[in-house]
Amino acid sequence: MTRAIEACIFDLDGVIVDTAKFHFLAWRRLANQLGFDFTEAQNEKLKGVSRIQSLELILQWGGLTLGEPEKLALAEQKNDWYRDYILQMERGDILEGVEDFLTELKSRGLKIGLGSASKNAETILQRVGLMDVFEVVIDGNRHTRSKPDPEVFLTAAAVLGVPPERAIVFEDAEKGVEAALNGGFFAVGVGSPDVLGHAHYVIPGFAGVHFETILEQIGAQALAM
Ligand code: B16
Ligand code: MG
Repeated sequence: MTRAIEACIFDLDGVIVDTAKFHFLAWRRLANQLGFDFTEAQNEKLKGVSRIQSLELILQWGGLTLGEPEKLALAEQKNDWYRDYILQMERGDILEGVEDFLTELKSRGLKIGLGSASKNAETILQRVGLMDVFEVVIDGNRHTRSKPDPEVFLTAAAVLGVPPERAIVFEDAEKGVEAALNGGFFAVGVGSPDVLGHAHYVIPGFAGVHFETILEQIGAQALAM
């Protein structure tokens, strides 16, 4: 039976806005200060991963073992640098095609939610002027279990009152796609099929993408209005 879609839930970093570059710059500055460096390829592994888990991975790459208080101080330092970048963000930082796609969903009566690991999600949404578009925002302050655990998306779906099998999750991270699949959602990867091939469908970005195409590709239909 063809499944009818009632909601779309979006990841933030890498899907709605490109903040990965700011995370990279801030983490790299921290690593350099600690006496080592890491590559953009390694940075890929930090996508969708919480702040403290990201720090733990980076410290591993640098061969450093630190105590909890030092780790917390470093995570805070990185976040201060990261916030200097995001506080400069504006509407023009929304990724190409995203606003048109969100408008199309609204006009079709779809519910729209956000599921992000970031504790800075609300600041970013406010900066780019998208706060009112999302009926629910589940961010890093509102869930505890990291992707690939589906908690963040399941919580968003529950607040929207939509069962996972009637919702599509849009994700740029490998672990994020896994989280969506673990929760029983349709998963649409935003990025490269090399990394996101386990999703039901992969788009390079939202430019020129229509909801109808997504439905066709995942074998679903829109709920009749
Ligand atoms: P913060 P997403 C994630 O956001 C990022 O992809 C990841 O790189 C970052 O470490 C994480 O948020 C935590 O962010 O330090 O702002 O709390 O992709 O789940 O929207
Ligand atoms: Mg992301």
